[in-house]
Amino acid sequence: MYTQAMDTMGKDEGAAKAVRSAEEMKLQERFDARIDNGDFIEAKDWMPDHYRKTLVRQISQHAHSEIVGMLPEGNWISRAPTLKRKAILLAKVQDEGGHGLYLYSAAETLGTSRDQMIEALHSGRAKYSSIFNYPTLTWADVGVIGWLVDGAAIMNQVPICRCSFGPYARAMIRVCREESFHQRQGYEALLTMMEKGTEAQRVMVQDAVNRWWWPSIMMFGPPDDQSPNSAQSMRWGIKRVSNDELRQKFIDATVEQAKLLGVTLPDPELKWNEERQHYDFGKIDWDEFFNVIAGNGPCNRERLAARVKAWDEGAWVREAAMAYAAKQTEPMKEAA
Ligand code: BYC
Repeated sequence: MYTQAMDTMGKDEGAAKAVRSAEEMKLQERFDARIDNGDFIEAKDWMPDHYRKTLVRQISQHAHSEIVGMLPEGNWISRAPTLKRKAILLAKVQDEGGHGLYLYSAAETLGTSRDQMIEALHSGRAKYSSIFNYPTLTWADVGVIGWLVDGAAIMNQVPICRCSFGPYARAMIRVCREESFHQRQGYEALLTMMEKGTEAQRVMVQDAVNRWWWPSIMMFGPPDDQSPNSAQSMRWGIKRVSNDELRQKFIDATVEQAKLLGVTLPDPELKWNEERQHYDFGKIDWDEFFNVIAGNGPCNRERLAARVKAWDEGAWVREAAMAYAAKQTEPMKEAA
């Protein structure tokens, strides 16, 4: 039944909405101006919902990639050829665990809990980098991951140090410094095998390069004209350089490094283009990429199962840490 009171309530609500949307428009204008000005947006600042969601998606996927990325290399810690190589690999894998933690913390500042992010990974709703769904078959794969995978990661991540969201940008500065060490150790391990190794070791390096080249250049994501998130993320300064531009920069730098190393990149169409001042390259198999990110790569199931197992088996550690933290804060509560 319609009443006059309802009419008044409707009017009040309408007025409140109008005030709210005028307020929101002002906030939106201020946010846009800060983005245009190149200012950092901080966690407590007003931001559009879509900006927040995009950041949580990208930062949490980045964190998941670091944590899942520990698995293919961790597989070789117990089989590293020397004590020195083992110590280097241990440090690298631990760094990646650390990167995951900074990134989860940066994403948490946006109001999503770590448990929610982990649940999204374990249920298959959140993605992690396609590259970690390929197997590490030989010791040379560890070197090639350092050279190509960490090399691609640096190319992608250096521009993120200038990302518009402050906590993500700041986390990336340290991540990039550590990634540089990761790239160098991989290249140096390969150089040692190529220059001082046996013929069998050189064959092993070439085989690893052949298997990792195409997945590495897919890491930058789909071509710009098939990348649904790019245009908006570029406008917001979350992404500073497009997927295709980063891929091209990576290829241009890597071809020269491959020459020094003495390996061949498995693309007969790789050729310097004088006019473009870039290397041309062959057709990327995007069906393979989309198949891998849909969960059907060679190791997707194995990787997720390993993460879920580690999470379940670590439950007692989390419980003990929480109980300890609660005990530490008890005297503070009593004093208050
Ligand atoms: N793998 O619109 P697009 C590392 C998804 S870890 C899987 O271009 P966006 C390292 C994309 O998420 C390297 N999925 O997306 C660690 C989107 O799907 P949703 C990780 C991918 O976000 C240990 C859809 O495809 N680095 O370096 O604008 C050891 C459409 O794509 C991939 C980062 O995470 C992929 N490769 O751009 C060693 C860096 N590419 O989410 C090394 C931060 C695309 O809509 N992330 N997709 O369902 C980024 O810069 C961007 O998120 C991307 C993708 C360039 C990856």
